[in-house]
Amino acid sequence: MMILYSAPSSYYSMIGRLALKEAKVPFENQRMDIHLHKEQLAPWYVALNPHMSVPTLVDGKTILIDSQDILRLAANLAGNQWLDGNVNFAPQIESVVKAQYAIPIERLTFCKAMMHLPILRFIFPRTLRGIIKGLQARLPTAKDPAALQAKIDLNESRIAYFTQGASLQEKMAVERKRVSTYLNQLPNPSNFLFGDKPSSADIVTAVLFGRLKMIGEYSLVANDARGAALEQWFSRMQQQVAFQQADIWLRFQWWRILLRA
Ligand SMILES: N[C@@H](CCC(=O)N[C@@H](CS)C(=O)NCC(=O)O)C(=O)O
Repeated sequence: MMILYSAPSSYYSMIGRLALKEAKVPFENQRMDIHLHKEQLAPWYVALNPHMSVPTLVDGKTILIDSQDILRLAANLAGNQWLDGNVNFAPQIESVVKAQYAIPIERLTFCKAMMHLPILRFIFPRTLRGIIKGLQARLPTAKDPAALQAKIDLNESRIAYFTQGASLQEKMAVERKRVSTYLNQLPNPSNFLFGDKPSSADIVTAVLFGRLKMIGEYSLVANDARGAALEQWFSRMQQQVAFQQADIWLRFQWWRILLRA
């Protein structure tokens, strides 16, 4: 049985969970606490995933350390149950997936969180500095110092983004624009985005819409005819068993983070 290491609140974990559920691939979900216990930084996990990020999928000797690879695997296993293999749609589906991965979701989420709760402007950089210190202390004895250094650099760049440059409002405006550009290239959905069968494009867009709902930015889904059709598409997606089982967050459930539930 495949094991998916995923965190309930994590966007890319949601892509992994929804992709596998929608493709009806059985897997065991191993819940990761990336906030309080920071299990993604534990040496046993670094050995699995040197990027120290979730999700990770372990299938025997094969280990996938990026949600994009898990999505691709799900599409392959779904075969002609999904539209990904259909030559008429494949290029458009690929282009939607690529566009979604170009959106810096973390920036969108954290900018909004800091605007909503100003104390987070201090808490986020402070937490990241603590993580960097911990990683630096491990550097001399680390099995894979390059991986640790890459994570330190990533966290440094997160701090820089949160603390330097334009105001949060201006940063948020940039991210909103990116989302609107993404929404504008989506097709007018029929049952699913590209027809009667799901595809990778439905997976990534459903998770993105869930995130927009969670952070109070769902109004970006334009209020024109196609926006209404997209809203109806998202309502249909939410009614699916796969969506419900994938634990896609539509509201921020802070108690689940605190209770590790
Ligand atoms: N490209 C990766 C990104 C994964 C990623 O950034 N995951 C976040 C959670 S949504 C994470 O693990 N953050 C914890 C950390 O960076 O320490 C993927 O698609 O799987």
